[in-house]
Amino acid sequence: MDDTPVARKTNVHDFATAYYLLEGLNEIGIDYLFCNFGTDHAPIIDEMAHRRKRGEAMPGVIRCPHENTAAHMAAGYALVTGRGQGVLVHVDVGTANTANAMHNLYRSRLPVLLMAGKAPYTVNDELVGSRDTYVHFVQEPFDQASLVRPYLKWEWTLPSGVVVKEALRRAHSIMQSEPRGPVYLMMQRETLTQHWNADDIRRYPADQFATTTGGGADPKLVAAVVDRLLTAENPILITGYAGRHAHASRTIDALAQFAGIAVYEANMTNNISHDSPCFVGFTPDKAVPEADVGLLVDVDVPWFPSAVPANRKTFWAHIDIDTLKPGSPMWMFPGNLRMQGDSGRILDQVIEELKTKATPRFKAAAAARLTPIKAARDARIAHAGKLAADKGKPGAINPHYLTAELSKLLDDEDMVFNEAVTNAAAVLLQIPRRVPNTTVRVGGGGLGWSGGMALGAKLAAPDRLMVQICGDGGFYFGNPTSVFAISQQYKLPIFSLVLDNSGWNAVKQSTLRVFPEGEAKTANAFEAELASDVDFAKVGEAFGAYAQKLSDPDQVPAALARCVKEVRGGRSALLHARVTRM
Ligand SMILES: Cc1ncc(C[n+]2csc(CCOP(=O)(O)OP(=O)(O)O)c2C)c(N)n1
Ligand SMILES: [Mg+2]
Repeated sequence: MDDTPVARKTNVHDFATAYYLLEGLNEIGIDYLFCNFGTDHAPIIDEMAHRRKRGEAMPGVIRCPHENTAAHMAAGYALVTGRGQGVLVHVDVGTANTANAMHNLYRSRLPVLLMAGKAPYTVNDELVGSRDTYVHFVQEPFDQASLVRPYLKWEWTLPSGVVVKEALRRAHSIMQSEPRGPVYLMMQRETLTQHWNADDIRRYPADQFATTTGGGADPKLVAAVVDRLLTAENPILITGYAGRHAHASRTIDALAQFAGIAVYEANMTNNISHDSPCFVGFTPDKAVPEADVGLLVDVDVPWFPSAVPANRKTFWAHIDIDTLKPGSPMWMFPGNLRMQGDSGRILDQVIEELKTKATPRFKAAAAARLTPIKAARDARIAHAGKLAADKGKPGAINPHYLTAELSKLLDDEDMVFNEAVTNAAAVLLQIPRRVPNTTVRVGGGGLGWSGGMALGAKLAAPDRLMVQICGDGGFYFGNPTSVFAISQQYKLPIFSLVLDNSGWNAVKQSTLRVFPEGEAKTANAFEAELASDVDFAKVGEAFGAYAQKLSDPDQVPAALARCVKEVRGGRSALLHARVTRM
C-alpha cells in the first residue's frame, strides 16, 4: 500500500522551488554565490547539479570554509563592480557567523543578498525535506533574522516557491537602491522542495523593475551653497567615501581647484584621487575650527567632536548619498543645509552655478588660496618622506618605511585593503593613490575583513593586484586559513602583509586615552599582548602560498619585491613583518 502523504503526491509539478531560485538569482544578475553549506541546502545543492546537467545558467559557486570570508568576498566583489552578490549560509548558526561582515557591509553601504535556510517545520515526513537529523530540532530560534537585523535594509522568509522570483527581485531592488546595503532571505527546506509548474512562476525582468539611484539636488539649495562659496575666505571640504564613484572624485578636484578649497579625507573608506593639488590629507582637525564654509561630502565621521571644537559660525553644506544616517541612533554633525543624492551630480550642479556667478574678485581670491593649500600639501609630503626615511631596527621595522617601499611596487589600479588599525595612518600617508577607490577600509568596525574583501575584489578584477594590510590581531580575526584555502582552490592570488606589533595596540592606546595616568599604565598591563614568537608564514604555506617572516629592515625591499612578483605570477604571498612594538 502506498502510504505517501497526499501533500507529497499532489505538490509534484515541473520543477522544485530551488530550481527557480537559481534561475531567479541568475535573472537578477547575481554572478556568484559565496556559500557555506549545511543540511538546509540539500534542495539547492541538488538543483545546482540538475541545472548543470540541463546546461542551464546559474551563478558561479564559491565554497567558503568560513562565512566571514564568504560575506566579505561579496563585499569586495560589490566594491569593485557595484553589484551585490549572493551569500548562502547555514540557518541561524551560519547567519551568526556572518554578523561581523554584515555590520561591515551595512556600514559600507555595500549591497549583498544574504540567504540562509531555516530548520524544516515538518517532523513526520509530511513533506519532502522534513526534519531528518538532530540539528533540525535545535536550529530554529524564534527570530533568526534578529541575528543580523541591525544591518539589514530588508528581510523575509520565503512563504512559498510560487513567489520566489518576486522575492528575489524585491531583494535586489532594495539592496541595489541607494543608499545600498544588505538584505536577507530565509527559506525552509519544504519550501525549496515544493514543485511548481514553470507557467506559475512569474518573471520580474530588470527593465521593468529599476533600482533607485542617487539624483541631483534642488537648484535652490545649490544656489545657497554657491552664494556661500562666493564669499568664503577659508572653505574646506571633507569626505569619507566620495571615492566610491570616480566621477565624484573628479568633481571634488574640479570644484576644489576652481574655488580654492582644501580637501580632506576623514576616516576615509573609499579614497578620492590623492593627486589633486587641493588634497591636503586625512586630518581636518585644525582646519575645522577655522573654516567659514565647509562641505561635508559623503562622510560618516568628519571629525571627532570630543577632540575638535567645531565653529558655531561655520556654514556647513552636507552633500551625501545618505544625509540622514538612519542606521545610527545618534548622528549629530552640522548641516546648515543638506542635499541627499549622488554627490558627483550635485557637485556638477554646484560647479556649473559657481562658474556662472563667479566674479573676478572671487576668482582672484580662489587662486590665491591655492598657494597655502599647496604649501600644506608639500609639507605633508615632506613629512611623509621624513617618517619613511627611518627603516627601524631588526625585529622592529618602521611601518612607514615598509609601506613606502610597498608603494613603489604598486600600479595605479592595484588595490590596498587597509586594515592596519593603529598603522592605518602610515598606510594612508605612505601609499598615496591616484585612482579613486583603490585604497579602502570598511565603513564598519568589525575586524577580519581585509582578506575576504581582497579575494572578492580579485574575483571581480583579476588583472589588478590586491593587497591586504592588517595587524597581527586583524590577521587572526580574518580567518586566514579560510582565506588562503579559497585563494588556493579558486586561483585568486592576493598579497597579505601582516604588520605584527605584538598585539592589540588599539586596545592599549584606548586605555591610555581614557586613563593617561591610570593603573594600567602604572603597571604596564594593557591586556593587549598576544602570543609571541608565532610564525604566520606557516599559515600561508599550508595552502601553497609563498610566505616569509621578516624581521630585518634591510631585507624589506627584496621581500616585498619577491611577494609582489609571486602574486603577479599567480600565487598568493604572505609577508609576516615584525614592526615597531606597540
Ligand atoms: C571583531 C572585532 N573584535 C574586536 C574588536 C576590537 N578591536 C579594535 S582594534 C583591536 C586590536 C587590533 O589589533 P591589530 O590588528 O594587531 O592592530 P593594532 O591595534 O595592533 O594596530 C581590537 C581587538 C574589533 N574592532 N572587531
Ligand atoms: Mg597589532
